[in-house]
Amino acid sequence: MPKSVIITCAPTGGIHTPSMSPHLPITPAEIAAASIEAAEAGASIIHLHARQPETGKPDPRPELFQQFLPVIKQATDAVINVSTGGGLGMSMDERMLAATTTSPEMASLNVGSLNFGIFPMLQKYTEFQHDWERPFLEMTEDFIFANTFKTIRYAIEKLGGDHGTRFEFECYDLGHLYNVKWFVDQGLIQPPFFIQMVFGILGGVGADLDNLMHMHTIADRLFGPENYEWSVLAAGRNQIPFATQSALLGGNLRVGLEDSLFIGKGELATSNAQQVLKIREIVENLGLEVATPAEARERLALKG
Ligand code: KMH
Ligand code: ZN
Repeated sequence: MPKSVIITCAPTGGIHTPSMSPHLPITPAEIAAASIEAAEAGASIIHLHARQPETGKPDPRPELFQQFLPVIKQATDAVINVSTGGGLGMSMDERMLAATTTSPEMASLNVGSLNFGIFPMLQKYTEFQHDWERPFLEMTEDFIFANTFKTIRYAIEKLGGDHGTRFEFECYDLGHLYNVKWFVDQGLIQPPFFIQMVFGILGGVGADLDNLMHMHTIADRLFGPENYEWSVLAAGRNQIPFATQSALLGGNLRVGLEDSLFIGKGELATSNAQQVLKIREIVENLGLEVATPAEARERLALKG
């Protein structure tokens, strides 16, 4: 009997900007509503960032998270996953603040540094509503998304140790799997690991199926198949094909407007739930089941 598929939804992120889609949730009320709808559509984990309500700029302030986390918790049983990736240019302390303040069941943890090139979007989008959007995209031509061993260890000790939070380990390249293994070997993290493989970010591993297969093979070898759950997200137009491929191979998947603004070629997704429903239908048509939040909690050993 194949395992059910854990769907994560990432409703807003810290990369896309408001001018790119009118459907990107910005305010706490919009982020709460989008998350609740996504959970009702079948997402068992909600991966969350916050934005400044007036401008849509990624914003690490815990008081913003505190406006939507309780609303989502009250309305759904979904696992709350607070991002420590934050937004480009935030310090690690800023990125950690929402998670250390709210002590969630799960937090993302980016396990390697990389060039994080979102400046190519400038070729596609020329008109911006807010002053911050163009410089934000431009700066990524000369930007390193820094996740050093020291800051990763700090997050593991602080969030994992003090708060009992478990991690969505974001791996943007093959070497990042070995970084996770380093922390396993140090005895700082214990199975089951939740490995989120990220494809199609300029600076990270490309969205080629050979890469997915190889990362899966290496993860099996490093962690042992019984010790980890893997999930796949791919940016932009590769989102649904890669999510489908992961489900076919026995993995889990992530969708949401953080990773792609689209529902089809040239067609903006009107909501996060629309993407969840689309992949859910594919998963079910493949004869697989979608995991409940309770199943996700059990398989990922979350504190509940
Ligand atoms: N936006 C994704 C490519 C994080 O929040 O920790 C990566 C991400 C980072 O989700
Ligand atoms: Zn994120």
